[in-house]
Amino acid sequence: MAEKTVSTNQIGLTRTDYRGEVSTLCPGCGHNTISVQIITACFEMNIPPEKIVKFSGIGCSSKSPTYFLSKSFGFNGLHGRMPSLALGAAFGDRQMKVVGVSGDGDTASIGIGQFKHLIRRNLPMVYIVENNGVYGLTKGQFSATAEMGLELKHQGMNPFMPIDIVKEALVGNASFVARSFAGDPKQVRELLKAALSHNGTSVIDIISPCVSFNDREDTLHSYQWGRQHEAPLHDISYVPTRRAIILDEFGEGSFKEVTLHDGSVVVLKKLEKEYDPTDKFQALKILEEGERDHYLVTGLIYVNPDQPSLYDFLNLTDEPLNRVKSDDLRPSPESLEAINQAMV
Ligand SMILES: Cc1ncc(C[n+]2csc(CCOP(=O)(O)OP(=O)(O)O)c2C)c(N)n1
Ligand code: SF4
Ligand SMILES: [Mg+2]
Repeated sequence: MAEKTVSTNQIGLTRTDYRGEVSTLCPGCGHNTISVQIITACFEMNIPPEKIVKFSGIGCSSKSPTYFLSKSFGFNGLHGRMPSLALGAAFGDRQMKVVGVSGDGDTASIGIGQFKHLIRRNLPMVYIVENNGVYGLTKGQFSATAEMGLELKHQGMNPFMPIDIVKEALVGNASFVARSFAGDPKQVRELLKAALSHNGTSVIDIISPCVSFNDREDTLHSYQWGRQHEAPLHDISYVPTRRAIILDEFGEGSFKEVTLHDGSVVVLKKLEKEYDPTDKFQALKILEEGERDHYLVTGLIYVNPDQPSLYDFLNLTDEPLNRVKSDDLRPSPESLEAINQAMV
């Protein structure tokens, strides 16, 4: 293993090794901030880029995997169909880390069915929704997460109730549900790290303002509204191993720890009130309260580190299926005969 220096991580890579192409998104777009945090999280977690495979659908958000992790594998699929692509690929090689990037249109409008079935199956992957309340790529039509009554130039007024991605994930029995805000990069980064360590689908709904079509200060997906109304549930820090936890480093206050599948730990420092992210009832209640009282609840909203993943449900071999030798895949004539005889 290469010596750790100031500019390289524990596997000898620099931050530049995790970068992608130069972004062609609008300057100030929330999606760009999220790409930067994905780069930082993977660099700091010492993940080899070639161990990651990126998936996306269609939208400005879905273009963004081009702007991080150039050395990783990736596939830009069809609108709303990222989950089935990711599932197929992950099945082929369970040792890859799967990172999916979607938009609110891609997930909550056209892709809601695929989204719900993915989380129900609990495929190990990070599922990021870059949520701006509009279809940015096609010039700002309302998406299914736009608030009722939102008025936008050229669009008129949105008459429909919104879909809340976090609530959909929770009622769909997701095992990891978080919400963040592109204006809070540290929280985005720490949530991404925890999500990358979770054994199941990790949904992170990130309010990611579209500065071209939906950034008026009174609208719920704008920078201004987010900054003024964000109410983090806790100060969150990801720690790679339990041994590394020195609570003194995190300052005064009370803490809650959640140990993830790979032994890493999420340390949650209490802010306003006690919050237990393993309590689904409390999770639903806090979301309803946020909606009623007009604040943006962010943080690790719910996690169940012990919920079986798709690989566990199906008892998938540890050996990735794309590397199982054909002799092991193909039953011998004797074993086929034994099966046939058993059915006589
Ligand atoms: C099957 C299909 N229907 C419609 C479109 C047109 N279309 C392209 S992107 C998009 C919406 C993207 O919105 P979102 O997922 O929120 O991404 P954003 O651009 O806001 O990041 C739509 C409707 C398409 N490409 N394919
Ligand atoms: S149109 Fe909106 S979502 Fe698309 S790149 Fe520009 S700011 Fe971002
Ligand atoms: Mg959008």
